[in-house]
Amino acid sequence: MSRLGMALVGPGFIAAHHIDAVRRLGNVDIVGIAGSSAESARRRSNELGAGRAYDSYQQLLDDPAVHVVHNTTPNHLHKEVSLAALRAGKHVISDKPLASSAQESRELFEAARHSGLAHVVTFNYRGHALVQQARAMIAKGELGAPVFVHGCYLQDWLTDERSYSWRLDPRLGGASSALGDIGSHWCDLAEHVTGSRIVAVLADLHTTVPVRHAPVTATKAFDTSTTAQRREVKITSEDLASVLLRFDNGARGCLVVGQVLPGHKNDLRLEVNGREASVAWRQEQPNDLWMGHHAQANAVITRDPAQLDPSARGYAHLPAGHPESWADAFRNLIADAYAWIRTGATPQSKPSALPTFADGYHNSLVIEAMLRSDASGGAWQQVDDDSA
Ligand code: 4PW
Repeated sequence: MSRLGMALVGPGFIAAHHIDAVRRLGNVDIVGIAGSSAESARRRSNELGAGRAYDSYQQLLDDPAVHVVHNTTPNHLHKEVSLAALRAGKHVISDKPLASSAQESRELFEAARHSGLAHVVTFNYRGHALVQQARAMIAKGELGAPVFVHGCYLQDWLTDERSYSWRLDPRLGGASSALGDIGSHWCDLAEHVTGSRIVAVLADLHTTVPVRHAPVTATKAFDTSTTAQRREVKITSEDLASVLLRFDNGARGCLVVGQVLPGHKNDLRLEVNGREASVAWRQEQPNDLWMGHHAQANAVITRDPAQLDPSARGYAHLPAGHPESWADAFRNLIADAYAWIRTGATPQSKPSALPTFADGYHNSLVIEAMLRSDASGGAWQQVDDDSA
């Protein structure tokens, strides 16, 4: 296949990681960027060294030099941009969550599944080598049957009532905030690592900070700089969630998600307990995988390729202990996405760790079941997944 051209729509904070990962592939042209305006596209293209600044995303889609569209717009634009890109015959790599609702995610999944195009959602934490190591160990039965899957995804960047993000506005972020924004990552990872699906949930959601004083002018993600002018915003979406889970393999689970928990920067933790052994992985110490055994000494598996399963070894690109393994995981996902494109984007040629719109649609169904459970006063809700 001749050289591929990529372009990106929605150059927010994650755009730099997309551009970096594609640049490192060495065989993809970074054609350009479209943003909320021609001016914002020009500014970000200059900042990122990302080629042409388009006047609109439609102008980007009309460019025959663009084969792959990276959709990093805010959630409410995911469906519009990804659907237009698929209809323009472009491969799509979309930030998560796939869309603002399960209905929108279903429309995207249906449009993508028979398109013959690659359709990827960036559940990028799958790209960590030790995550793939845990997945390989469970798949080989080294833990015995999984019985309990638990963990958390805790952050503190929304602790201050003056911090704000479009993620908190249901019109832009969707009905869910913490669950849709980062709970989605944990649910995808738990299912991916265990090779199972969440089939029922019982959720208790809470808004810890019900009133925020947001900057009058929109700021970049995580920007807590003070501005003279602020506006009072009533928050209706959750910033804290406690959820019980049931998996299709009979395992039980529990999850805590919060973005107002002081001291936790990007603290995703996942533990799987089997009938024989356990594994635990923590995003803030990504180069180690803890392994516990009921009849043997516990151990720590490090990101030393010699220690890793062959399926995980290929994800340990950077030297063990590399501090930027978050970026390394992202690069692995993007590398898998382009490998899929170059092998014809068929179901058979998809790298097994690569998340698609089918995973994104299922993930939306899981999150919406949690919202329904909380709204019902705390009844178990089934995840009605009709994506097969
Ligand atoms: O998915 C992203 C996470 O990796 C979220 O949108 C924000 O960045 C908050 O946590 C991280």
